[in-house]
Amino acid sequence: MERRSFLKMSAALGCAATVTGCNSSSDDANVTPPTTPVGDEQITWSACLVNCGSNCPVKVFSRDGVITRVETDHDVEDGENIYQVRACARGRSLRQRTYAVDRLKSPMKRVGERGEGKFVPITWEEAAETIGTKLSSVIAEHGNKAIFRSYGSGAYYGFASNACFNRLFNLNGGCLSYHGNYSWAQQQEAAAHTFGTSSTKGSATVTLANSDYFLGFAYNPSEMRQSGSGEGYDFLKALQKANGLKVTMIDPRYTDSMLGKESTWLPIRPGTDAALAEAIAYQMISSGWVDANSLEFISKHTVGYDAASIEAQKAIFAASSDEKELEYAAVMNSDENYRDYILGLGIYADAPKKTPEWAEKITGVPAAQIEQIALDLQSAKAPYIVAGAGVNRQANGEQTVRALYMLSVLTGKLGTLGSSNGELPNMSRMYRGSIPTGTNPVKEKISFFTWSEAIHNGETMTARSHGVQNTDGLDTPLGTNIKVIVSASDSTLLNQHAEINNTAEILKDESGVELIVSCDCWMTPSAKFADIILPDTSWLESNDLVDDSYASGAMSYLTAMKSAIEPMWDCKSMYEASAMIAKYMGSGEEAFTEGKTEAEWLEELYQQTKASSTNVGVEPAFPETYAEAQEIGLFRKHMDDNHVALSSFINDGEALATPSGKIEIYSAELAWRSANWDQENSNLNPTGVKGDTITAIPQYTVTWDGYEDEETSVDYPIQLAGYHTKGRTHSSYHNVPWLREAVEDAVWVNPIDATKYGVASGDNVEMYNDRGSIAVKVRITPRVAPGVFALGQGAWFSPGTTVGSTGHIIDEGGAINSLTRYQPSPVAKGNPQHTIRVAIKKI
Ligand SMILES: Nc1nc2c(c(=O)[nH]1)N[C@H]1C(S)=C(S)[C@@H](COP(=O)(O)OP(=O)(O)OC[C@H]3O[C@@H](n4cnc5c(=O)[nH]c(N)nc54)[C@H](O)[C@@H]3O)O[C@H]1N2
Ligand SMILES: Nc1nc2c(c(=O)[nH]1)N[C@H]1C(S)=C(S)[C@@H](COP(=O)(O)OP(=O)(O)OC[C@H]3O[C@@H](n4cnc5c(=O)[nH]c(N)nc54)[C@H](O)[C@@H]3O)O[C@H]1N2
Ligand code: SF4
Ligand SMILES: [Mo]
Repeated sequence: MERRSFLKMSAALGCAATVTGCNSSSDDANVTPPTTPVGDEQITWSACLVNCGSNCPVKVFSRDGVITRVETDHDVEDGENIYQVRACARGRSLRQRTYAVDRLKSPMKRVGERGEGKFVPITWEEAAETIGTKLSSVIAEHGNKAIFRSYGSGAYYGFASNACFNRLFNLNGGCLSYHGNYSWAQQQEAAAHTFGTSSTKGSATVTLANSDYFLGFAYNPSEMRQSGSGEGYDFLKALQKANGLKVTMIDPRYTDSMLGKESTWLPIRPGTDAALAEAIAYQMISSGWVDANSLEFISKHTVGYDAASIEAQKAIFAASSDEKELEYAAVMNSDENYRDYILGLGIYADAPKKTPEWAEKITGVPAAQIEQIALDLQSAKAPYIVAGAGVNRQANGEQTVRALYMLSVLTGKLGTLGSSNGELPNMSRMYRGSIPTGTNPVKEKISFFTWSEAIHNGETMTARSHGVQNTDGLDTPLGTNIKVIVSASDSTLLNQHAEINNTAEILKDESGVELIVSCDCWMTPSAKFADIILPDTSWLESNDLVDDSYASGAMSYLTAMKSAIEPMWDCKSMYEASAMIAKYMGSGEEAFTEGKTEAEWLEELYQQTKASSTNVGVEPAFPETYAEAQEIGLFRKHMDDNHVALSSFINDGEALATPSGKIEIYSAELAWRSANWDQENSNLNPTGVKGDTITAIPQYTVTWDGYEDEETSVDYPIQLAGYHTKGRTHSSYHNVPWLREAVEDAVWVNPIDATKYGVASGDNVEMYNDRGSIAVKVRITPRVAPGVFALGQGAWFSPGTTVGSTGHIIDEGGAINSLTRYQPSPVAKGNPQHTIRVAIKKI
């Protein structure tokens, strides 16, 4: 560590709770550094609990209550089934993160304008009373629907998680909850309407070893699942084991999942994958291959390939006594069938045929390469297709994902070991008991993404207009605006939500949301918008029981975390915070805690975990008590997951959870929504948003800010591809200097574009559009497609004082969400945050 950074860190350690927001000031440097530790070194287990899908365990070394270093797991020899869960650079930097200068040290209340970041310290009692009293009065005046705990994925604890706030609300009448999530809302809808699944039921990654052709769209496990026991590791091992596997990767960026592991990289223009899929389908169908090879499979297992299959299903629904099925029958139209659409026949005779030449102009992928993919899919015995979530976080990503899923259907090879259907790989996990939240008496759910709109328009939002769920009918409004937001381990309050400048305006307006509570460990750009800040203990200061999260691959693990150091300053866990607030609400504290201490809760959850049949065979065996488990720390189990996508449907005849029970190329539910929901071209209440159409069969659409959007391409000629960077998990870890050095936050520019725009590596540019401006450094690299720039998401929003080219203050932090658009997608009402157009200017 540099001497200067060490001094800064030491200053932070001593930083008194009275310093407003603990901004650095000259006085900070004068506080006493911690006493140099002299005692014996202790080793305890903790874990990295960000949302990257792994929850890696880490070993924490401390002396006299001061963390001295953090190491990764290396307690077992790497074997075939049991191996080390090595943390990535982020997990290994946890000491710097724990002692960061911007740690929140005491509860605070806002004294300036919202967002200004001016706070004064208050006691926990005052914070709890203010929050509890306000929650109670809002519930009395507006009902429980006016309370919202926003999406927040910053701390995957089992016990002291942000679910504690849900427990608190549910004990007091509930709160407004949400459906979907920022990760894959649109692909969830795509998978539900195609396969009746949740979009993560693709074949297990290890089964890829049995495949002979891999086709990955936006699939990048090496950068987004970096754990030593994660999807990235499984992917690598499968590639090593596979015999003669051909790998085609489609991504605007040349990612770490390639680096020589691929046979072919095809850079594509963002948002155009559906056009590519349709051209591949065109080749497979027009060449007669489908008729000769997979038509039998398609006829048996799917609805919608041709008019006859739609008519047959319509007749079944028409004969039903189920009201919904009768409604389906009433809207189904067999003219809208996939084969006609792809070949340009029937009602599609005036539309272009979806030829490789047609797709080349849109996607930038040469027609000959598109034909080659069709040939590879045709000749493969077990084609493994996967669409990463990068294609779903786009304008009308629902259509893109559905279009990609079709390819697996056309091959007719689904159900074969080594094949997969385009969904993300299935992941098994061990069981871990977690804090019970009870049930939420409030039934209505908004989309996770529409909360910022529900602050002013919740009263009028409906199923038809905003996909609100569980209201009585299409036009019954939600009926309430959001008045209180509890944002816990969450930066979607600002930094991770779309259109930051607009969101900031909504949050600043105190007539809208009346109380914002932020529970975090650091003074983040989102926390600055709070009225009350609650400082949480960090992972290294916590006892908890955590699992291996949702993408840890073939081997699962549980970590019994033991705090290495006492909670610092005046920090309290989310459990303690919620319990204190409960005192000031109807339920009281006793109902919340059930009279149990933290240790008693952990013992109870541990015993539940220990008793679970899912965990049989864990290594080492679970000891008697939780306290003993903490001394062992890490427990592993190989899950033997060989899940093959759709095998139970294809091979065992089990019906799918779609309305027809089959694979729906033509979705009856989407035909119904197309007739009933607001969308572009809808008669009822058109949104008018370009490309936001719902159609019964998947179709490539020209969307707002897409490659073909002529309205914006003149002013904003560059497509900007956002991605999840190794330097952060979202906004988490942004404040760790080591990581800022290790992974440069620069925008990738192809050498062809460098010449075109006259920029060189190291130049600073303003990137802007109608929604905002960011300042960012340029890195010239052939690892990005020409015409496309690429920027890692999650950098912290930090407005300076300079006004940018479109009248917005330039965000010196370079947060990509200063440029994204708040425009809920047509079906999921999800976040199209990868659809961005910009212009640049050297600064
Ligand atoms: N290091 C790191 N790991 C993470 C996270 C993180 O922030 N940092 N976040 C975690 C979370 S919560 C999630 S949801 C996952 C996200 O995982 P993903 O959604 O898979 O991640 P992205 O980087 O958004 O997208 C993957 C790839 O899609 C490419 N891409 C973008 N647009 C397009 C397009 O239109 N077409 C094609 N073919 N490719 C495109 C990007 O260049 C990128 O390489 O990652 C998890 N893991
Ligand atoms: N433009 C764009 N925006 C995106 C995405 C994108 O691809 N592009 N990806 C989206 C996706 S997939 C996701 S999942 C979301 C993620 O968005 P978030 O769920 O907001 O994830 P993070 O940015 O990691 O923020 C987590 C917060 O938790 C805090 N935190 C960390 N540890 C603790 C703790 O122990 N206790 C408490 N109380 N707080 C803690 C962190 O400081 C941080 O403020 O972002 C979405 N936003
Ligand atoms: S960020 Fe993910 S891969 Fe890295 S240490 Fe944390 S949990 Fe493991
Ligand atoms: Mo995510």
